[in-house]
Amino acid sequence: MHNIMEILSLVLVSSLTIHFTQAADKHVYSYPYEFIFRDAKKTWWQARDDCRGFKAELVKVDSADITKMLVDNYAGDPHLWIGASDVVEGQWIWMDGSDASYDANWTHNQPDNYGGYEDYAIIFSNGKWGDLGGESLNTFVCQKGPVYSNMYELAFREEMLNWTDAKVECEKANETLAKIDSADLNSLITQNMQSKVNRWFGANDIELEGGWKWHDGTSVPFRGSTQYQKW
Ligand SMILES: [Ca+2]
Ligand SMILES: [Ca+2]
Repeated sequence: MHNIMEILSLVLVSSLTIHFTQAADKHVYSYPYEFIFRDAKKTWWQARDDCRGFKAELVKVDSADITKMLVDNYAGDPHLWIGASDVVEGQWIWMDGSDASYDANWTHNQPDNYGGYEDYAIIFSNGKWGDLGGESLNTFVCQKGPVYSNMYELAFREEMLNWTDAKVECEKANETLAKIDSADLNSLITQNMQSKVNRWFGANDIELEGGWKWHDGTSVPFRGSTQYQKW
């Protein structure tokens, strides 16, 4: 009986552990970036390395849009690490070395370099910043972008052209009309269609009526196909 209890408690402990370590990261797509709200508390340096594991960096809060996105998606922690630091005291820089002082939105009495060692920036739920020592544990936001940087970049062209001319325009710029072959890409494009209602993309049945193809010659899946299509 004792053994059974022991086994049961082990099973309970291990299932709790599995539950506890399942990351509930939040991904926010805002063209051309992906922001990852990590469900983990880390030192600033651990957070930086964690982001790099996603081929990302700690978030660069260099626009009102990004500040708003952070505030809107705030997970409820008191503050989040961002990618600004002043290892050289008073010279705040981003991960890419660019000047962060113009973007800074310090809250009252910050940065105060309290204790002489606060060299890393946090953002509060109201969008204001503070400085903290790098060893304190905080959740953080990684920024990855352009979202599909290892595959392609999207360009939204505003000229009104017929399909053939649009294709030629793209080719002149070493681009192709979009091949929308995933739900992610379809929603990324529709989210970022700001001005005009309709846009050309790369599907066509020029060669054979009903034989829809992409520019690279591969077939556009038929309605009802298990491959991505949205007829
Ligand atoms: Ca400092
Ligand atoms: Ca401080």
